[in-house]
Amino acid sequence: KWEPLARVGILGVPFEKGQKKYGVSVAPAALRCAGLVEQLRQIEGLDVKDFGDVDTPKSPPSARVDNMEHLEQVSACAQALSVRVAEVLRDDRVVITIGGDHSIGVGSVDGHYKVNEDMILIWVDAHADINTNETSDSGSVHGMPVALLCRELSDYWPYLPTMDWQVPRFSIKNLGYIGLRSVDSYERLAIEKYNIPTFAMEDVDTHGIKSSVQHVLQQLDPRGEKPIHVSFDIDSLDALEAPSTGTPVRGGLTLREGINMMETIYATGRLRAVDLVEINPAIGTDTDRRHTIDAGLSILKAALGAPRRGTAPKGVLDLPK
Ligand code: 4U7
Ligand code: MN
Ligand code: MN
Ligand code: MN
Repeated sequence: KWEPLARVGILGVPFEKGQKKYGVSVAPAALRCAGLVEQLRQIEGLDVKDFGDVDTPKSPPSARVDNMEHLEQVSACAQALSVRVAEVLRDDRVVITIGGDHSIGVGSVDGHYKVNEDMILIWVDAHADINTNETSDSGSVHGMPVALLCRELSDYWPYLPTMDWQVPRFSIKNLGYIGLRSVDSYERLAIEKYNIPTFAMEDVDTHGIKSSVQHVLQQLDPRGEKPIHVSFDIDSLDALEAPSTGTPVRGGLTLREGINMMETIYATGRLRAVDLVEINPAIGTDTDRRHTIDAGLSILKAALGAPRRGTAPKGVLDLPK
């Protein structure tokens, strides 16, 4: 009964306060400049609407939380994004959220959850992003979005000023990981404690990408009836394939594995939201930047059904003489 939605909405989120480096905030502009909208429109039958950038509102400074940088800005941006994501979904479109750093995942998943409470979340990343301010080595919120989102982890947080709007209702039982290879020790503990379906790189090596994805989907939603949100951190790809990112890790997914994964998820007909985050065009050489942006575009095209074998012209039966 599920079919891919032939309508898509794009949101840009030029936000980088969830981490320390300059540059992730220019990724939405860089992707548009590289032809994001035009390339998606080339996918047959796809109705593409660019909803522009989300306001990243200035927010009054508030009480500080230990080891959690720029909480009030992260919170204000996520709150604005959550509203916009819900609007795009209610317009019957798959929502593509272009970050920005991964702290914006708090807003995109919150917005999706408001529309589809039965959603499942596939976190594709080199990292688990499930630190709290107590367990984080960096104090950067882009390593904490999963822990902020999951209701089972709410007891592990202190009171977070400015975050009252975000009541974590998403259950960790609906979360799965693909691509992990840099996991902090308390993150590992959380993955084991809650038995989160996880295909780390060594599991992808063992099982292959397609059956890894299928296993995660099968574990989270054995009957195949739930809408899917993919939060795709570009650093899930190998650092040689996507070098322009703030926290690169070698030994990651190839671009072909990333594409295969997205094609597999697209084929379920249930994909409703994709985040593409952590592309930092200010890092690396021109070639690095081009490779990273092209990789991101290829991932999005695969998620929206672009065939790699090409499409014949519609209604035309012969070659021109
Ligand atoms: B990303 C880290 F300590 N775990 O918490 C942390 F290794 O969104 C990295 O996945 C977080 O890029 C990486 O700072 C966040 C670190
Ligand atoms: Mn990462
Ligand atoms: Mn991440
Ligand atoms: Mn990163």
